[in-house]
Amino acid sequence: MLTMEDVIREGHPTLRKVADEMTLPLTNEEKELADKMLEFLINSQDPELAEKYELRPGVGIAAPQVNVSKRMIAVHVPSEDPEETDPEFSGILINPKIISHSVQQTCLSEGEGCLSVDREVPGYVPRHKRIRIKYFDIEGNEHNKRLKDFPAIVVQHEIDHLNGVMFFDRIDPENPLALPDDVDILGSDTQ
Ligand code: NB4
Ligand code: NI
Repeated sequence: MLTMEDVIREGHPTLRKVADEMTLPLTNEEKELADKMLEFLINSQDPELAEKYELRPGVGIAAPQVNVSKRMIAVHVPSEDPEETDPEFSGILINPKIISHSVQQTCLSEGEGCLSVDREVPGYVPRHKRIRIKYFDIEGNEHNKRLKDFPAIVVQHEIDHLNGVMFFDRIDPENPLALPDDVDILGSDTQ
């Protein structure tokens, strides 16, 4: 099981590397890591388990955050509707790539946090509002998917980790609450 002890923090060189493309089929070791990453997210969103194992809640995690410099991310975004048990978007994405995106941008009203950053960094993080991504799943099947708003923001935050980019790199250092044209603000209470 992965815990916060497995998560490397700001300053660790792996977080600034461009992660390696993965070759398919995955090895058993890679598949086990994929399972553990998704399990970490699900556990972290369960209040009892999160407290028991001292997990910070997460909706996404990238392999470089557990010091594995490979292009693999896990995402677990629950539905906004509390009646709905199926997540809005959940899975392991191997070699994810943004193939197109909207001109319009969006950002979370409360800014972003990161499991690898033990401090609050205020400021808007502009993201594409809509993206089309290509990726492979654990079985090696290729997927082509459109995402918008919150799930799109999560996937962009995770793909940034594969490229050695941290969320605060995207905050305007002069004016953290400055918003460029064509950016809308997504209430954090929408999740
Ligand atoms: C990745 C996210 C930061 C901004 C916005 C938010 C949380 C993370 C980091 C975009 C992607 C992890 C990976 C949350 C969270 C809303 C949904 C459902 C019920 C609790 C959960 C809390 F946990 N960020 N954490 N940060 N990262 N929303 N939610 N809620 O996930 O560093 O690279 O369970
Ligand atoms: Ni992060």
